[in-house]
Amino acid sequence: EDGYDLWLRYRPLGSAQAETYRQHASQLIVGAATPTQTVTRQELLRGLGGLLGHAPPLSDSVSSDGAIVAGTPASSPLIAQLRLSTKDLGRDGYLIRSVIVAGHATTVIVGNDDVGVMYGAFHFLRLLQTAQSIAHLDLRETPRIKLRVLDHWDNLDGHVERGYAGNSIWDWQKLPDWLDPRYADYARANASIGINGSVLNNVNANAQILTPLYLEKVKALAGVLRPYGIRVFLSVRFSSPIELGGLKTADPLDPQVQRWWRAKADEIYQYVPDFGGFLVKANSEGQPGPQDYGRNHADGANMLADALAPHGGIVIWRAFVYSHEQPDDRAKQAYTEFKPLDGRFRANVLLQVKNGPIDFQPREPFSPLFGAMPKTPLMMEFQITKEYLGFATHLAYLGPLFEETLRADTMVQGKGSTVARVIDGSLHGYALTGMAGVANIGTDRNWAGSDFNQANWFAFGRLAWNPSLSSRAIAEEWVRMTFSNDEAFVKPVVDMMMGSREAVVDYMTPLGLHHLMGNGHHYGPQPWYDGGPRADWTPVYYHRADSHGIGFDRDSSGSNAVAQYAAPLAAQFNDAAQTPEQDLLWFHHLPWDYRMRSGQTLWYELVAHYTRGVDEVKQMRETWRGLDSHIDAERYQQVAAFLAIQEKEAQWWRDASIAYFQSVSGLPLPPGFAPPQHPLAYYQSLSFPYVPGH
Ligand code: BDP
Repeated sequence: EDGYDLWLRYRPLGSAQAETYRQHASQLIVGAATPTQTVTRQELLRGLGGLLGHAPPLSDSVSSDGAIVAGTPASSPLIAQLRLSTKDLGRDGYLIRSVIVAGHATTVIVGNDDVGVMYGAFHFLRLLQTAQSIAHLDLRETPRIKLRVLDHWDNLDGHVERGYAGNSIWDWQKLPDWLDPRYADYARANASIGINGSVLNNVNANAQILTPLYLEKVKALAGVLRPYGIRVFLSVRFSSPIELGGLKTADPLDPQVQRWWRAKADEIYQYVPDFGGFLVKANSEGQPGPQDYGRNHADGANMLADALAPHGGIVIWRAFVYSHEQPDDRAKQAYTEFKPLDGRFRANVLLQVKNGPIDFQPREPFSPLFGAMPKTPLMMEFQITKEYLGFATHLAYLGPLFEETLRADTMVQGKGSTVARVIDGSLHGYALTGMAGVANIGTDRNWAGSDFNQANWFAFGRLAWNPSLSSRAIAEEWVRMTFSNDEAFVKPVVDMMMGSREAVVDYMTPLGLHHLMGNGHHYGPQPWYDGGPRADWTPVYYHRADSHGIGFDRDSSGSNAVAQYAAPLAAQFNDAAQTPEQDLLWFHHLPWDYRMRSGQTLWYELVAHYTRGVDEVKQMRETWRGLDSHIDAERYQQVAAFLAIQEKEAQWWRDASIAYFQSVSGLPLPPGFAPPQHPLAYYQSLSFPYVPGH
């Protein structure tokens, strides 16, 4: 049990359970005329074979109760005869129904397209994996979001930026000749949760990816992913016409540049006819972009969009930008740059916005761009890899973080204008919709750096399919599929997962603090750091602690970032007394003796939260300690060891942070709290030259 099988383990069910299911799995009727049908058939055989001890026999017709028929009306006469209404299912939707065929109780899995049937097959298997009844099924599913993609921050040299699970799974050197079986397993895992796009390379892109040498490799990967309904996208470097084409400029309004991109797009589609499109990071953190030529983001995105449009490709343009020119508050910059461009993008452009205004922190309020661009489809960007939440070892289930953002109410069209409704297009009528997750996948046997990190990949996919799902329900599915259906295991583990992200917030960045991590590599606490080239890369810029108080003043007396939100929210966030305490120091600079809702001072609550964070991790360890008899020793022990690392690092975070903030506030530790284990100078002396993923 090395975690390689993810949530698709298909280990034998208990005999009573298997016996019940076998009555509904007596024979399997599923075509193999197309690659997608073939992988669907293989998955059903593999899944049912594993779960039930042996796979039902394949058949061409229904001849016994308990048949399973999977297909489309076009591919299966049996299904066509049923005349089920599949009209509204689109390409990806499906029905799973218990019906009578030829006088026999039959389960049908039906889609308009092979891909929908495949998704339905995975759903059907999930019912068995999570111990649900399959006797009377009447399920209908369609994804709420069209584009559900993983963004790989993988470099061509095999290094993964902010990756904590080994190297890149793409073995560029051996492609296209050697197709690692892992590629198909990657595709299966994604297909099982509805992910249908994969951006293969880092947003800090290397122009080389567009050379014939690499396009040949991209084509090979696209060939493996295609049967699973996954389209390939590439991150492109805006200055590629200079680097690859020998042009003097990459100005998007220059006809030569436009020609170069059109020709490049034509070339790409020769290799990959269903190529998805480009992901672009431009004029951000030193990347080239249209502003280098006095043009704006819409000019840049539209030029690429025009090149891809004849082939049906799209441009995913990132809104993660910040420049030296606006040093007053980095949190405001994406909105300031993009809001004026609303309505100026081509129809095949999606704007990809990070969930919060800064950068994937343990907690941020939602980005004010959500709701602010009714004429431009906005796509969500979450980070699945835990750059700011303890890397691979800390157990932090991100479902609640994703859910918190998706359920946040932008109020732009009154109550109920949630971020989820912006993203799924229902609020503003977007034709294109999308959600991206920065992948946490690497060459580690367990793919994601730890068993529990797999849950974050899973949760991302499930929420991209349906952003209204509850993160608790998703955690429960995942635990059942990955570990055990044993109730005595499921309940405590789901509870532990549900509290785990808040524990990280507590021991790293409570009460709205943010970006206090080690400089550059983001490992461990460094709230004292104030060097380097940019103020907004330093923790002191964000916490602004001094002898009087702490917090970033973003209200109307400060940077006025609150004004970027819809009026009712702006008014709420502008008033410290009405601001949710979890975001308090995000929006306000407050005196150390500010009275919190508990009646205690801000200083007291800060110390209390840091302390609680460590206690929560101790509790997680305690929970896990009692569960060893429920699962295999291999995974049990690694989780236990990682929790021990997490406790040590949580303590480090708490102690270093309290020691530092105390040195600034000059206040005594509130009574009842243990002093930091070491003096501040000790924490400041630690250095980590070889942090992974940097
Ligand atoms: C930051 C990462 C950096 C990425 C950047 C981005 O630290 O490595 O390149 O985001 O999203 O979180 O472009």
